[in-house]
Amino acid sequence: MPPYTITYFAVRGRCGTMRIMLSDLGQEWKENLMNFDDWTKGDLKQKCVFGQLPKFQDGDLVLFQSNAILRHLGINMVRFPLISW
Ligand SMILES: N[C@@H](CCC(=O)N[C@@H](CS)C(=O)NCC(=O)O)C(=O)O
Repeated sequence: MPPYTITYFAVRGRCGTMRIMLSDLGQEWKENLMNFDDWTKGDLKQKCVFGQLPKFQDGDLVLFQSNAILRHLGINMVRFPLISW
């Protein structure tokens, strides 16, 4: 069972880069695809920080915001150094 789960809509959108990154790194992940009808019911939306997707789970760690997710993958999997701006 892969530790990663992406919850998003069935489009590339804001998850295209993270899917490519995971794939390039030889990782497997689970996709939890939301359809518009389920999303508009609002159950998941209410639980999402800022009320939006993507949601990314790495084990018990839950992240929102695509750039934060990419940063997490970069730091933890590619070992990009932390850069002070
Ligand atoms: N700044 C956020 C933007 C997220 C975002 O715009 N999500 C859209 C889909 S791309 C969404 O959840 N739309 C549904 C809604 O707002 O109800 C990120 O980069 O993750």
